[in-house]
Amino acid sequence: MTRAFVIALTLCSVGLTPDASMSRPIRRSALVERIAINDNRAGAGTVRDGVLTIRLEAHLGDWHPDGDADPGITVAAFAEEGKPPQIPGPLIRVPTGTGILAVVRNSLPDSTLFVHGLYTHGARGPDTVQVKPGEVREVRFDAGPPGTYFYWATTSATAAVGFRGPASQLSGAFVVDSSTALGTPRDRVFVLGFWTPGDNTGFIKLTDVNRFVINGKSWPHTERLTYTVGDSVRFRVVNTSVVPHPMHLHGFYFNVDSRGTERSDTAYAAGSPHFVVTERVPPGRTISLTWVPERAGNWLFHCHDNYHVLRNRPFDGSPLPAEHEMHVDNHALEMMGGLVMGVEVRPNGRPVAQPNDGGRRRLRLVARVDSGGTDTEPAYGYVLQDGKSTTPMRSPLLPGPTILLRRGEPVSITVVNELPEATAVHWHGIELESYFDGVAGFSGGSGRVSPAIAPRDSFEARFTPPRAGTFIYHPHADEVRQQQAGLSGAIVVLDNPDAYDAMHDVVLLVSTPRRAEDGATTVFLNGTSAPQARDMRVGERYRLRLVDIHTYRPSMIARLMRDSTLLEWRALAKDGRDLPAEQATRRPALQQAGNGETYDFEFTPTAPGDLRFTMSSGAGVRLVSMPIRVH
Ligand SMILES: [Cu+2]
Repeated sequence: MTRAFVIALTLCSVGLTPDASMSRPIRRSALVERIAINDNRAGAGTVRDGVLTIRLEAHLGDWHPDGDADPGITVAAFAEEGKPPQIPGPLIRVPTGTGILAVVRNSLPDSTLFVHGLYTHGARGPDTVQVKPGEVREVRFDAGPPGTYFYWATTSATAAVGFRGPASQLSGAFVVDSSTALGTPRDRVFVLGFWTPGDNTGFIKLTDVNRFVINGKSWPHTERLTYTVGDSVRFRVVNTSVVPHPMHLHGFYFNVDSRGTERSDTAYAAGSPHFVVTERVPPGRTISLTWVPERAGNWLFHCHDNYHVLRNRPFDGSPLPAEHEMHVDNHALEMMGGLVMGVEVRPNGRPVAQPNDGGRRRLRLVARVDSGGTDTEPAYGYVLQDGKSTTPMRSPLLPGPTILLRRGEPVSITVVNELPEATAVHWHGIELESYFDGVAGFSGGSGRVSPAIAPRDSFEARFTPPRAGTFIYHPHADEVRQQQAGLSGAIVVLDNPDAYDAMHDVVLLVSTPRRAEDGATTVFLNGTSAPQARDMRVGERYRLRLVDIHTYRPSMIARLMRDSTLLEWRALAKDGRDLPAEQATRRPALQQAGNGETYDFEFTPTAPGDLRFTMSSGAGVRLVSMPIRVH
């Protein structure tokens, strides 16, 4: 079966202008050293008398982001002088108050190096160190306040962070610890990178050979993390790539503790949590986050831009192994690639409460072929069977039916596969047992791994949603193809689903059109690019549930407008979790959203007239507008 996404679309504009100096390839010397993979566990350099001396050298090396024996590619990388080059570059990690002496040697042939991020964080000042080929430059500065930062270099005076080509991996994390931090840090530092040859025209063709990497490796070769139930886990995520990454954790919320850039970092107040299951990390930004693995099993932390977690061809240009095309059982290991980390959580020895099966509500979710599809661009949809009722009743099976669940009520959802290919369903944002998490070939653990559901087979998922909110269900098997085919929907958990009122509680599900050609120019809102008008009444309260399950376009903007005026709404929840009172504020009705995020808002119209809810996705993509008539 040919895959839909091989249609050569230019999928994401990065808005950068071509630069002649970058088009010149870096010349490969006769012998290049093999680049080491840096797990960012140990800081580089030596400290003496409160000053860290770090000697960085940029030179070419041979990088193997896949398996160590798989083909590699020649790129520029930073080394600690005298050691092998590393991707990501050597970790600079010091307590606040430490002085830094950075010595940068440019051993790249022909290219001047422009180094960013080697200055006192939080301060204004010169930020670029220019090092000509063969030259050495020294910079002295104070590390500045605690935070998660990074340094990076490029071979162009104007290029943005992570720009494509041979210089795209010249970056490393720069962590400043508080002066009270004790012992060896237990957090982990993950640098997100992207390599693509590109033609420097400002567009990235994701159909080229490319690599999305975490700490220099592409899934399934990224490091496997192991924790025990109850651990306190801290990640620092640094996006040195040229595109945004909505990072999603399966099974658990994580708290975003800080957001930063190469220059500055802002920690949230301790009493003001920012719990999410997906956090959009724009290019050149950092976050730090904490979470507690509460249930054992295999979990994923990955980018929710589906194109960033696709297995890509080897560097020697050979085709992908046949398993990749076959929708095999082992989806996670054969078909996923790129920005994925596997997390194994081990039991802590305490008995696990067994859910009471009495009174379990039973639903059937049938994945079915819809009309109008082709082999390469199939039309699929979900049908929800709840007792005698079936939703939707007829074609098109778009959008996926909203699954209404009661908070705290055990539910059994039997996924029935009537498709001609295997599938699996992930209950995105739901805190559940690993085995039911739906990553075929990976979820679960010792002896019981979540299967791909073969055609004409079924799988019973069981969970008890612990909180009311807005969640998502979607395949975790061949996501690009199957989600684009129409397989995605919202889960709305309520304290009392019997009182659900679809007039006042509105799901706004954003997805990718079935035909790639349409996807290039528009997005779907509730299964169409031309949503029907809705009616509202002055003075009544409406809950808007924005669900972004688009497969790419990680930077869409939702707005609620009257003519050209932005209205106001009240933020209620993020990723299905209620916001703390001080964050549940009235604000302009504009929300940037990334794939795998949900946002709940409350809106009360104050005057009759015509409003509209819009989704914009950037240049070249039609604004999708849902008219709202207020009476
Ligand atoms: Cu991504």
